[in-house]
Order: sequence, then C-alpha cells, then structure tokens
Amino acid sequence: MTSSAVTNEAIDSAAIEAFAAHYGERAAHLPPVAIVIAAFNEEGVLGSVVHGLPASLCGLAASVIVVSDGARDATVAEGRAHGALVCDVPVNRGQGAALRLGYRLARAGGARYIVTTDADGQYNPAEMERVLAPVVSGEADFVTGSRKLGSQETKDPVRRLGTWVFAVTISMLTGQRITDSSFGLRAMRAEITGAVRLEQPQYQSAELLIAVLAKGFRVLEVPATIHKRQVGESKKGHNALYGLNFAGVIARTWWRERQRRAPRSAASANRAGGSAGSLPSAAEPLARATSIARATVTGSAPAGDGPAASGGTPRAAGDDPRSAKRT
Ligand SMILES: Nc1nc2c(ncn2[C@@H]2O[C@H](COP(=O)(O)OP(=O)(O)OP(=O)(O)O)[C@@H](O)[C@H]2O)c(=O)[nH]1
Ligand SMILES: [Mg+2]
Repeated sequence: MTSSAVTNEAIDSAAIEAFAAHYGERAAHLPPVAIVIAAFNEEGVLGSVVHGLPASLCGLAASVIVVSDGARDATVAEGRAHGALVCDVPVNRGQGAALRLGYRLARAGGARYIVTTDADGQYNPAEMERVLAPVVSGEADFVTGSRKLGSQETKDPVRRLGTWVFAVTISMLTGQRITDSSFGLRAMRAEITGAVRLEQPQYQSAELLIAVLAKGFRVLEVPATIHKRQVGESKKGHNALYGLNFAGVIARTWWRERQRRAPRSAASANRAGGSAGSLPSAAEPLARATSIARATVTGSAPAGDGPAASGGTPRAAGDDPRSAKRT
C-alpha cells in the first residue's frame, strides 16, 4: 500500500466508524436499494434533492446515503434533516473518494442495488426507476442514463462536444457503443462496486464505466434527462480543466485495465451468466467493515429485500431533531 492509500484507508475507517456510531442499526441493516450521493458544499439544494427522492424503487425499499467531505456549509445538517444517512468526512477528497466510501457503506449495510445521483438537482428522480429496472430484472449489471438518448438542457457547445467526444473515445477503446460517459444517474448491482478497481479521487465516472466494461459486466444505457445546475457552482472547474482531467482519466484507466485484463473466459462468464460467480459478496457486514475502525455495531438478521410496503411513499424524516416533515 502506498502512503496515500494508507491515509485514505484511515480516513475511510474513521468515517465508517463515526457513521456506524451515529446510525447504529439503521446503517447496519439497509433496505435493498441504496441511493448514494456525493455532496460538497451543496447547502440550499441538497435538502430538496433528498426530499424529492422516492422511498422505494421497483417495489424495493430505498435509503439515501450522502457522503459529504470537508463541507464548509450546512450540507450535513440539511441532508440529515431530510432523512438521509449522512457520512460526514472531515477532509475534502473529491467526488470519486466520496462515492467509493458511499458504495462501501451501502455494501456493508447489505444493500443489493446502488443508485447514484448528484446533490445539485441536475437529475430527475422520476427517472431512477427506469435506470434501476434492468438491473433488478437481471437484464444488466450496470445501467447508466444517457443525455444523448434522452435530453440535456445545456446549450453550451463545448460541453455538448466534450460529451460526444468522450463517449466516442470510450466506445472505440472498449468496443461497446457508449453515448454518455459522465451521466451521474446510474444503477448497478452493489457487489460490482467492490469488484472493480476505483482510484480516482474526483473525476470518477469514466473510471467506473471503463472498469465495469473491462470486467465484462453487462452495461446498458437508457434515455434520461440532465438539467442545468440551479444552485451553487460546478465543483469540477471550467470546461477546459474538466475536459483535460476527464481525458486523462479515460487514458489512464483504459491503459490500467488493458494491463490487468482478466482472462477472456472470466469476462465471458460474467457477460453470459451475469451472475455473481466471480464477485465478492455484496454484503460485507458493517460490523466487519468497521472492525478495522474498531466500531461496535450490533444487530440481528439483515433487512429483507421484499417489496416496500407502499411504492412511492414519502421518505421518512431523519433522526435529526431538526428533521423537517415531508408533505
Ligand atoms: N463529497 C464530495 N462531493 C463532491 C465533490 N466534488 C463534487 N462533488 C459532488 O459531486 C456531484 C457532481 O459534482 P458537480 O460539481 O456538479 O460536477 P458535474 O455534475 O460532474 O459537472 P457540472 O456539469 O459542471 O455540474 C455533486 O453532487 C457534487 O456536490 C467533493 O469534493 N466531495
Ligand atoms: Mg453537476
């Protein structure tokens, strides 16, 4: 392990320990679907985003995990007030590091499916079910929304061109037609996030997509919408910086995965069967995950994954005493 990996692990372990201590049973026994959101200084918008998320998807109960790191505003309190399980990391590391931690918390709590969305309100929660459905039905392992197949609000020609160029590049490199490589609304079987190598601290979407494709998982795109950011600013920098970083991640991930490509037979087995045969177990119990962090979590059987009591029921308000009541 490099020294930065050791530091990252120490930060993750401490955050998992604090999360387990704060939420106890709620964190240890998650419902089947975990909606994971990375949020950095998203006060003023995170609350309404969490509030608008469905309490169940595809007939399965859903919880919301927000990973906030190094927030200098009320992001944490706002997320908790609206019912999200918020992991409050003291150091800012980036969206990639935050999502990785969120995936780990979701797996540790026993979630079977992970859906991601952003904290800035650019994605439509009504489209989540469309993204998750092929994963639940077993048609795909990983589904991403696509603005190219759906719609995008921005008229910025540089953004539009960038999205197209990166999608074409990834399609050529991986051999699978991809129309959008940076869509934040996506769904996957939870164990996939523990089976692929994820290292990017910030610009994570291309790494995740390329790594999932390289492992031979079945990837699907569905039409979806991306709105303009209404509150706050992009955390990724202006177009040129974003584009340069994004291109670098594509090149480095493709090269890395090429070097460590699994034998063709393993990849084909994943593709053909779509089973978790070569995967680690989805549920790395929180107690075990946090044992590194010396956390104490007790509990009995994991929550079942039967249909939620009533589809579309509003999310319950959080455990925070300031919890707002949903209408
Ligand atoms: N925890 C955490 N979340 C982050 C960080 N940077 C960005 N995010 C979150 O990641 C999501 C996407 O970030 P944005 O800045 O909107 O970037 P983007 O959507 O890729 O690009 P834009 O189109 O410019 O908005 C948002 O929910 C951010 O709050 C970070 O350093 N830490
Ligand atoms: Mg955004």
